[in-house]
Amino acid sequence: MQSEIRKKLLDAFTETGESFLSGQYLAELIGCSRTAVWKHIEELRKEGFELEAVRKKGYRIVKTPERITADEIRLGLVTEFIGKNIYYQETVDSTQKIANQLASSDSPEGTVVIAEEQKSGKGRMNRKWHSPKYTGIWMSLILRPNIQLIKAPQLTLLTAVAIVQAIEETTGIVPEIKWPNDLLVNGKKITGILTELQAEADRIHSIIIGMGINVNQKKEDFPEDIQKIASSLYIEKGETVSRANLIRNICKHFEKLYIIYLNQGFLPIKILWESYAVSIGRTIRARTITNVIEGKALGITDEGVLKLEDSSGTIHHVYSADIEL
Ligand code: BTX
Repeated sequence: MQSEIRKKLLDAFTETGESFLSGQYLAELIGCSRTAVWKHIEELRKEGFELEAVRKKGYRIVKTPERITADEIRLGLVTEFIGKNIYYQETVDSTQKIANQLASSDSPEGTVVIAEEQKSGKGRMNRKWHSPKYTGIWMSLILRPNIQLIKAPQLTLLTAVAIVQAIEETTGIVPEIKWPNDLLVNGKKITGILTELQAEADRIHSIIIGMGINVNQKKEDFPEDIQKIASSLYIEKGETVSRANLIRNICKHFEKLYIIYLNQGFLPIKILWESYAVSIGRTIRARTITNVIEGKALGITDEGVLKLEDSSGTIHHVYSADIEL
């Protein structure tokens, strides 16, 4: 179906809510015959929409598909460049892999890659990210900022703030941020962020930000070992959350913060980040590749590096670690 027709139909159904729209009305709206309307309705059904058809009343949507379509995301997207270019696939190894390829072939800044399922979703340090079908948001975003290499981790922190704000707007839940890249609700992980770079010398060619957000998983959808540490928005809220809506809100909040960041630097983002951070002021354990440091988390530097003060008063700068609270 042409995307304008689909948009017109979906907009009309959205506006009327639970009321029926007659075939005649829809035919006039999209400028075609009633038989053609029926064909478009059948196409929507094939895409997973459940439509009720009642004689003399017309049609209404009873259930939207579990899938997210690129069109559904575009509908109501209010950004200038983030999410304007959407690559959507049902099943992929990893959206990071595809985004890396797209970034190498000059895809514009703001391009997003979204999949319903990842067979080899990646976490940090070659860990796996569990990404079952139709439940979460598995998305990678391509950025091309003109910043120094050393500043790239700031974008992980900016992303965390954008996702917190988007989740708050969409569900009312305000997750906490655990440095550097986890979002927690009631102490359980609902989001992970993976930032990868394409760079040469000190010039960044592109930054690929991977976001894994547990949206509609039920407890039993997680493997046993992850069940203990993970949660989803559905589990926390007790109702299904629209992934398309959440994606749109992420794009919106990300773009707003990213423009602030490019114009004013990291400070405004840092202040926001610290307001959502769970670990600041607490004694935590940072497990780096080489050692374990225990101390009080003082905050982050202007580069986004974690500052930890150990019991002897020495301040450590932690660039990459797993944090135990
Ligand atoms: P991380 O290394 O901080 O977290 C990975 C760890 O989190 C795993 O070892 C496991 O213990 C736990 N885990 C795995 N899956 C889940 C899950 N669904 N929910 C909660 N905990 C889990 C975090 O890495 C970065 C994850 C980024 C994922 C996105 S999805 C889109 C993009 N594509 C891709 O391949 N990765 C990114």
